[in-house]
Amino acid sequence: QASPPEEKIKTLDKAGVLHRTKTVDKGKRLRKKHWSTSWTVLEGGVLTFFKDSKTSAAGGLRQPSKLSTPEYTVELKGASLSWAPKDKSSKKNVLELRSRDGSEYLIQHDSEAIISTWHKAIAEGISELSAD
Ligand code: I3S
Repeated sequence: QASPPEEKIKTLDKAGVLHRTKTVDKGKRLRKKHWSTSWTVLEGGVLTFFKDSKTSAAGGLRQPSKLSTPEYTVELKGASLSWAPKDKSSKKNVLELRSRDGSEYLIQHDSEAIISTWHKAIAEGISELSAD
């Protein structure tokens, strides 16, 4: 018996602190990279980067909008994810996320184990949403 899409997406929820920067805004390459440490939530097919990294894990996962201001929200539907090529950053463990509206983000964590769980969760989110 197939479960409704909402249930499939809910099982993918994930939250944590990541380093991220936006490199392209709707097709326009930004002149400078500004890396920030950001509380990040994957919920309901949307990846949200918050302005600060201090929001508590439990609260942030439940009701992120009430606790701090989202800086960027990325709809995973139609997005693509890959490991960033070396020329995009000198940092290790960098993911590149391209949204359907032509924006690009780099996502990084020094821990390979942690970035790998994000890679998996975001990739699964993208493929779940594209399957419908
Ligand atoms: O693509 P870039 O210019 O090498 O990116 C670096 C800059 O954003 C740099 O800022 P300043 O130009 O203010 O120093 C950052 O500190 C670096 O982290 C950026 O390079 P990496 O390779 O870390 O993404």
